[in-house]
Amino acid sequence: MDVFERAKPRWCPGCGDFSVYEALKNAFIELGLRPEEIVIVCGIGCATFIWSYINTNALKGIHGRVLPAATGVKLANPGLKVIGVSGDGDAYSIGGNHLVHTARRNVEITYIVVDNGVFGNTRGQPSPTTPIYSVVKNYPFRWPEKPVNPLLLALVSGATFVAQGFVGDVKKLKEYFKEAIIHRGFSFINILSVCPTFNPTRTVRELKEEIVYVEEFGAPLDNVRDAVDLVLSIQGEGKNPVGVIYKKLEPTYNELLKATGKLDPSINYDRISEIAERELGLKMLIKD
Ligand SMILES: Cc1ncc(C[n+]2csc(CCOP(=O)(O)OP(=O)(O)O)c2C)c(N)n1
Ligand code: SF4
Repeated sequence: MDVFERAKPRWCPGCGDFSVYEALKNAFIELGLRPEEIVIVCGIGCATFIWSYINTNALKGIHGRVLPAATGVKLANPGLKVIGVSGDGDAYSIGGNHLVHTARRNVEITYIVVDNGVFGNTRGQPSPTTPIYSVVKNYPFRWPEKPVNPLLLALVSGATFVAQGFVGDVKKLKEYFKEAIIHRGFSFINILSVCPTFNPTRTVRELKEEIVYVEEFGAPLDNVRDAVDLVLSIQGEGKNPVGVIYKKLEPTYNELLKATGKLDPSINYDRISEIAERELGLKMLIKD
């Protein structure tokens, strides 16, 4: 038993979430982190149950709202390592817009999305990453929706670290986690995963056949246009890029707030404080 074990994980046999658990726990250990230095922020869904199996601080949020909650934690306590965990439904459906805004703000959070192509926890409905024309369980025809492209979405939204992992390669997944956790900025990892219970046609073996490791192409890249081209060219061949695709150092949200947070002399802060206290009962502390 190691210091990060809280309880025995209880996902279905063969679930991809076990690999994510293993890789994340070992990444913490190899980085020499202590449980009290980490907060895992979760939404709702099978993947998000990881908070109850790994012994760190945890904030169990609501469906799709991992990133606003994680942003709050990072702003309030910049010393913590903040790790958000979502499924593809949580991240790209109800929570989709938060990915765009957290990426462009470059909030120093690691965001892990366990992408099994379905809503597992609610028994297998199609998600935003379900491939078009799939046979799905709760819709009588072939699925008519084009899927989102998480890697392109993160890249063009301004994420400063973009990677894709694969649950069939836990060692590499752990390395991507380690690199993401020490990255100074918003680090995003989409993980190609499986839900054998409700999406049994998507298997680890099938995913493995589609994988191309991006190190072979000189990644991580530090130019968004090159990274987008790399993703599109691999996907254009019907393959899936795996590895750290893009990495760049830019000011983080905490740093930007510090740099821009000087008081504006044209604003009457005393008057604002007075109104806030009178109308809302709020005590505002505004200091230069
Ligand atoms: C506001 C809200 N809407 C819908 C739900 C129902 N719900 C629970 S989990 C879930 C989706 C789970 O799928 P995903 O995020 O892909 O995670 P997985 O279970 O596959 O790991 C949904 C729609 C909810 N709990 N709250
Ligand atoms: S329903 Fe699917 S995603 Fe949920 S624990 Fe079972 S295999 Fe994993």
